[in-house]
Amino acid sequence: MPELEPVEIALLFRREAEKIGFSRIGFSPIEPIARHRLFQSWLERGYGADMNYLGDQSDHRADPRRLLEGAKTLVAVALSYAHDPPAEKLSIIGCGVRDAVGRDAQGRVTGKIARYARGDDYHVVLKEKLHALARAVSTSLGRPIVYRACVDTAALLEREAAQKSGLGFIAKNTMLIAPGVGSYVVLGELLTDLECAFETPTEKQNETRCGQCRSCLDACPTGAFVDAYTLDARRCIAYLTIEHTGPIPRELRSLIGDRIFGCDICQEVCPFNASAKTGAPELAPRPRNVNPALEDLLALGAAQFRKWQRGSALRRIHRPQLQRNVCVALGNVGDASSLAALGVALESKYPLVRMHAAWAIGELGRRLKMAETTAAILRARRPIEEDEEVKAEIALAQASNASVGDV
Ligand code: B12
Ligand code: SF4
Ligand code: SF4
Repeated sequence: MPELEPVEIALLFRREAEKIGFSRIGFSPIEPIARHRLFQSWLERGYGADMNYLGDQSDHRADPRRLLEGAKTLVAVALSYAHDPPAEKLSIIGCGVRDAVGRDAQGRVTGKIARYARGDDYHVVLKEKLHALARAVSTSLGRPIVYRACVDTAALLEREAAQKSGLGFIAKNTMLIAPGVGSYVVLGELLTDLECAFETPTEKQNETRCGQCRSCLDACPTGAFVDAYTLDARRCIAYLTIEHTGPIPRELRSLIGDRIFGCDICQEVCPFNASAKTGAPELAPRPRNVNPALEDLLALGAAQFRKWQRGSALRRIHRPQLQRNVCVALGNVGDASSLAALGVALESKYPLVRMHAAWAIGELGRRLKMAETTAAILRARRPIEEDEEVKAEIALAQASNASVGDV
């Protein structure tokens, strides 16, 4: 078969991408990233927190040619995970039912997992689809192609790559928004030696369409946006609940609310997501990940925890991290019935969990005005606690309860 023209190859990719179910596809030449200096200065200002892998690979991120020798085209794809089921459907299937104060059908306090992590692991789903795309194109061409599939972890500025390939624009909340689809999309790329016709987006197409809107900036509960287009990861709930392995700074805990894995607030308020289309079926939420009961999560044993994470992006965290996050959420939205589970967490073998359990118990005492009860739990633990940081948390929790009594 004679070699196809770049325009035909691009068409072939588009046709196969549609069959595979990608929400968007686009192409760009493989060349140095002009805005890499913005990434570099973001890191220099400390906004990357302790995600050292970002800095370690910074030079590679400047130039995608380093990722695959001889690559000529970057094929960028977006896959939607917008799967908001209507409330009546939730009540029919008997899961995820939530009243205004965040309780499930049995009246238990629930937490929130970010949408992208509720279904199958997008890294796996997207990679499989990218390999399927490469195979389909190779079969049509009747010859093997050289390619590399990237999702999230490669040293690539994926939003930049997506924007350059014409998938959409970078918005004030730093998300890549694909007009007509929204920002509930995950991004992936194929680097290939094939030459595809590029439709380089015009400056107008690249321009942000946010206009005067600043809903996302105002809605962020932790004030993580330094400015439009600039996020300080050290304050972002996605960083604090997933990437960060240590204690959550005390001043941020009460701002995290009921979020136990990631955060969607700056996307939920975005008008571009108001009519978000149905996402890929593989990324549809697993029922147990929609408004899970917090006390159930806190009680997961090691094997149950592994089962809970299996095959999903929830694999990113360790059990003590989940328990830390759940303690914080219970401190924020829990009620008197949460004290039993928190009392067990105060005996955890992990100081990280005990610290946050102590904080949460103190918060419940203060918030629910039942400090005599919570003080008794903290007092019982203090003499046997050996870890200095946990002791300090217990002392602070006791102090916060000192002026509050039981009603
Ligand atoms: C580190 C990281 C994080 C960090 C930092 C996020 C951030 N905003 O930088 C944390 C842990 C906080 C995080 C959170 C989330 N993440 Co994240 N994350 C990444 C990762 C691995 C690197 C991002 C990075 O390099 N950040 C540094 C900043 C400086 O780079 P940047 O955001 O790409 O910004 C570029 C442009 O914005 C541009 N720029 C800078 N200034 C300006 C000004 C203007 C006017 C313009 C137009 C552009 C512009 O220059 C920058 C450098 O090129 C990428 C995957 C990847 N390899 O790219 C996923 C990725 C960005 N994350 C993703 C997701 C889904 C999320 C969450 C939604 C998860 C959640 N629900 O909890 C949140 C969203 C929070 C938010 N508003 O960003 C998706 C985003 C998809 C999309 N539609 O944009 C990605 C692409 C993963 C993927 N493969 O799909 N994430
Ligand atoms: S993900 Fe949540 S915490 Fe992070 S910037 Fe958006 S609203 Fe703020
Ligand atoms: S909420 Fe408004 S400012 Fe923020 S990304 Fe959406 S359109 Fe842009």
